[in-house]
Amino acid sequence: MARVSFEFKKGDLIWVSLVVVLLCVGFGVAQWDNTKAMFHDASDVKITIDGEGDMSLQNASDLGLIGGGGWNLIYSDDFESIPSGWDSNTLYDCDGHSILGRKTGTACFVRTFSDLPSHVEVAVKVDYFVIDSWDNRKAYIEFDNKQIWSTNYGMGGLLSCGSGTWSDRIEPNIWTSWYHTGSTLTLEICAALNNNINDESFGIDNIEVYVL
Ligand SMILES: [Ca+2]
Ligand SMILES: [Ca+2]
Repeated sequence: MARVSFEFKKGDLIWVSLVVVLLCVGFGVAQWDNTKAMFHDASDVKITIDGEGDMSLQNASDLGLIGGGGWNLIYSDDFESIPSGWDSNTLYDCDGHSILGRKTGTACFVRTFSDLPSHVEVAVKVDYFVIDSWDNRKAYIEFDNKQIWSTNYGMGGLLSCGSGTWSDRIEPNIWTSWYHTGSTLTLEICAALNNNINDESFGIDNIEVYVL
């Protein structure tokens, strides 16, 4: 078997030591840079945006200038005054709340939105008023005639409107969303009731519509 042997002179050892030291230093610097990169966050990174100048990535994101900005509010109404664009513009005072309503039977509040900005999803947030003797009746929301949310409600609550026989309430901040890409959306907020308006009815308030 061939033997391999190395002979170092004193000068060679110095050079070898130097090379080893330089390799160690280089490795350390690389690791340190790597660590710094790992701990960069959006507030460290500066970017330039046309018309906005330099700002941190975090600020740009917060301002919705990059990353799509999350949900984009395209419509809201608190129904404190006569609204436009709905199938019915009748307002109703439910215990001090000015709401769109009221309706009974199998009925919807309908509004069509057009020229929506480019999006992949639509969300609706709304206060839903359950008025009088709901007995496990269905409330539901549709996008373009497709039901995207529903639940069943019973009667009762802390408000007093409609008939004095039954108390009433708000189901607040109902939030639902569904995939949608078209430039036009028909939104329907509905109930499936089956008695007269002084027995079961519903209304809506504080609606917000968002696209993503
Ligand atoms: Ca209102
Ligand atoms: Ca009532």
